[in-house]
Amino acid sequence: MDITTPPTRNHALLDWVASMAKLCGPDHIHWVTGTDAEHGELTAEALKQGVIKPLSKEKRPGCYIAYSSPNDVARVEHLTFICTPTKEEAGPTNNWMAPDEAYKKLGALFEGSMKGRTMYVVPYVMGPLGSPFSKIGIELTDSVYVVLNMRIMTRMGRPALDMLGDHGEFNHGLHSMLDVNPDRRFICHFPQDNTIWSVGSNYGGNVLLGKKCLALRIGSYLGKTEGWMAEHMLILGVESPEGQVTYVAAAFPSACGKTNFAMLIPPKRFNGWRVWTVGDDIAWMRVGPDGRLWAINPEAGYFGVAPGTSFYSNATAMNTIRKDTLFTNVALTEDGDVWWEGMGTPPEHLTDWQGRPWVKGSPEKAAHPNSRFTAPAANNANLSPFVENPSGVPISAIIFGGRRATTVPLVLQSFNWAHGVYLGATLGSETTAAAVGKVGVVRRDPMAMLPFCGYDMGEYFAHWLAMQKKLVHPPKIFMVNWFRQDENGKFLWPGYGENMRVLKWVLDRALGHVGAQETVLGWVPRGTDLDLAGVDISEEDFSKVMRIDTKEWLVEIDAQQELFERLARTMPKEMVLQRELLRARLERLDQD
Ligand code: SAT
Ligand code: MN
Repeated sequence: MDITTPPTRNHALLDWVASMAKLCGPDHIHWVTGTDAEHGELTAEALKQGVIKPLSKEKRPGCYIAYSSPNDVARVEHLTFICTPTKEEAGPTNNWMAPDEAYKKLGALFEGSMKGRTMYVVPYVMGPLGSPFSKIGIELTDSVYVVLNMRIMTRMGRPALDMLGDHGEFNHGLHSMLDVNPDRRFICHFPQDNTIWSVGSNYGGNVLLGKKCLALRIGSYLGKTEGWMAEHMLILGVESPEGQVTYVAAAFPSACGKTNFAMLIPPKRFNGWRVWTVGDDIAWMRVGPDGRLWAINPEAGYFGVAPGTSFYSNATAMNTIRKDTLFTNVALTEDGDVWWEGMGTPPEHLTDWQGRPWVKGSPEKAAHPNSRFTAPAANNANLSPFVENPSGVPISAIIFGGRRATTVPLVLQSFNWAHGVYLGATLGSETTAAAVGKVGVVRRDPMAMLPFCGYDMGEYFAHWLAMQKKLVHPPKIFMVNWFRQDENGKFLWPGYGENMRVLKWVLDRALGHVGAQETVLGWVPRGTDLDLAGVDISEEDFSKVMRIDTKEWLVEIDAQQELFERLARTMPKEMVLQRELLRARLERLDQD
């Protein structure tokens, strides 16, 4: 075995790497340092292996394209396991495997899996270097594609080992692609051991272990035990023309526009306003000494959905991915650029995401619906100057949003924290291409965390409720739905930059600048509170997008039954009462 010199004296780390190397049997061990010179070597290696291809140096400097196996294009929730000592700890919404069984089963798959390959030792930090919020992970992987992505998505290499020191604690991540076979694919989390084992995949959410695996599944477990919160939320700051910046965190399920919202460009009407991106996917939040909720983005890059990203929907992202970006499963143009559905008019000829020729007008999609860009946050022209702030940014409002064609109005504010937790807990959303499975069916996705909560979901709601006690100034909680449609399936709300109108009302409410109207569901804007000047929406359509239909809501409440039954063992009583109160209010209205 040939080994680059381990740049650490952390014995726990050295011993663990040695024992995993014994298990996996790689030909080489490469301790990743994160330097530019090393990046050049890794890129050359990935090019040599045919894992990536260069894009046009003029059009996309420093950019590469990668294709995954067609059987490996999204997260696999049915192959994702929480391996707690008891099944109850994982809860009814997670797949569970006993830790011993999981170590045995995956251990057999890892045995000799890296023969003829290199094991990369990838030290990384989630969160700003040196921040008390931050966590250190080490990912052992035989995929150079993973290393190239981790370099963009995390603070990778030497600085992570420096922060770890000789005695620091770290997350133990082990990944092997094996032969990328769905029959030998498992993503297992061992919260008690701070360990993640992932085999048989090379797709983002399954293998970039710092992201969903550490930052959310293990993170949520650590949050519960250590008294903080790991959430599937973007973080943004809105700067008023007077220079006041207010921070908002928002949870939406995967592929529902978190990246677009985090990079929103205010419309002309909002001259002088500016939105700063702190994060587009994950928030780690703690109560600060001032009793406010403070948040950091643990990531250092964006793993964004490509289709639908355009200069209209997200100009900030389009500019962010101009250079030093890794594209996965997008289409390739003849002049070495990228293309995907929703970017604009396609060229006459493309190479599709499976390497096949594609001609304009073809019914097949040229890019995979879950194709992605991996881009450094540093490329974002609207990156918040406070992303590296070790204590994060103070959150004034939390927004929950799903993708709903009917029922859920454009915006409302919860009556209080517990009611807001209920709104988040019962969030429903139509499924998307971000996970393998049927697309477009409504499922309950509490706080957009259904696939990412590392322990029992009822306990998770209890943790949310308990956080209120520690918060002197809790953020106000809101619910939004950008995706409501009319009877003909047309979107009622223009979305994208126009979401600034809704965001402005959220801020006004959070800062106590404006009144509101009470409804059965929560507080909504009064007649002229929401600034609609210059928005392309008729009065009729606006009333449709804000409509609260009693009958639809009685059906919605019934649709929550399954979640309440499934979680009955641990569902906090307060959640049950919130639902009953809402039902009573709706029934009273229905009788009137
Ligand atoms: O595929 S990822 O989990 O990395 C992104 C997402 O689904 O939110
Ligand atoms: Mn996500």
